[in-house]
Amino acid sequence: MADMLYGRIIKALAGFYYVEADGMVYKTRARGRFRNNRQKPLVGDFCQFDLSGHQEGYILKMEPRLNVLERPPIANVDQALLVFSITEPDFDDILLDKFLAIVENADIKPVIIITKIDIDDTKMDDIKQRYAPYELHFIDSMSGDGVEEIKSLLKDKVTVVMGQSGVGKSTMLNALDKTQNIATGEISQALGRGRHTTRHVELIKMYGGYIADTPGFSSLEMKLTPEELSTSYHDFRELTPDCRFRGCMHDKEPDCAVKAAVEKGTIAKSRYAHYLVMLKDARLREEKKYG
Ligand SMILES: Nc1nc2c(ncn2[C@@H]2O[C@H](COP(=O)(O)OP(=O)(O)O)[C@@H](O)[C@H]2O)c(=O)[nH]1
Ligand SMILES: [Mg+2]
Ligand SMILES: [Zn+2]
Repeated sequence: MADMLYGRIIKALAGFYYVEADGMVYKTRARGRFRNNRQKPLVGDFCQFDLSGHQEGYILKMEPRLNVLERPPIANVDQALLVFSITEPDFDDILLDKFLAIVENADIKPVIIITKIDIDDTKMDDIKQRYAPYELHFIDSMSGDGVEEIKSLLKDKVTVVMGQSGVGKSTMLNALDKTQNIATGEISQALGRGRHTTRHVELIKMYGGYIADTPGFSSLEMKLTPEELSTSYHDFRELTPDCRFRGCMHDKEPDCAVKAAVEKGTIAKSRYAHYLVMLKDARLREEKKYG
């Protein structure tokens, strides 16, 4: 077929998909059959599209995905910056542990970013200790402290920014790249919508990679099964071969390597406690589903 192009969807807005191919961005629509197939194209997807005879392109074929995140809806993600403020709003370790489970289960690398350390730096050591198995950055987006190290993480990667509303996601993106002008809490309250808003999903080019800001959300629907949950955290997963029972849920089982690590202090008690709560919820969901 003539005029077939191959590219990546970088923005979805008002029924259109903006596809980047060979350095150009094309406005396209999806054929109805993708929707009927439950194969709704997502930002991050690779696709083939046809440009012949139309003002807009038509997406004809979707490539298989490496992974998908539901919130924000985006495919083929390499890493997630999990942004949490130390205060205003208070550091929410329950939500962080939930994000970590969801992201690691999807084979996406989590990077924890703690913001607003200029307001309160008393909790930093505790956070460092509890999240030692993870890549962790502390930043102050006002002065730009710690922002430089994040730039080098973006090269050749598709990165999503996740976190509650008000933690400083958009402010961090503006601090990373001064040309962005993304609306932040203060601006959007005072002046209405800014140049960019975070109502739609869009991959923004930055430091040799793509990054997607997301609207804040304070809750996330947890859909992991008990089995998925028990193997989602990479440090739990690495210990699993040392558990006495194959398929150990790290709960009531004897000789569990994860529980031993909690006793030793190499896995934080808080993380394990949150894991048990999520496990209980996951089991309840399963009971409801299968009776
Ligand atoms: N003191 C301080 N304030 C920050 C920092 N990061 C963001 N803020 C403020 O926190 C508020 C919410 O930031 P915003 O980027 O809109 O949060 P978002 O909802 O996660 O995108 C704004 O008033 C920012 O100025 C920081 O590192 N230090
Ligand atoms: Mg924002
Ligand atoms: Zn175990």
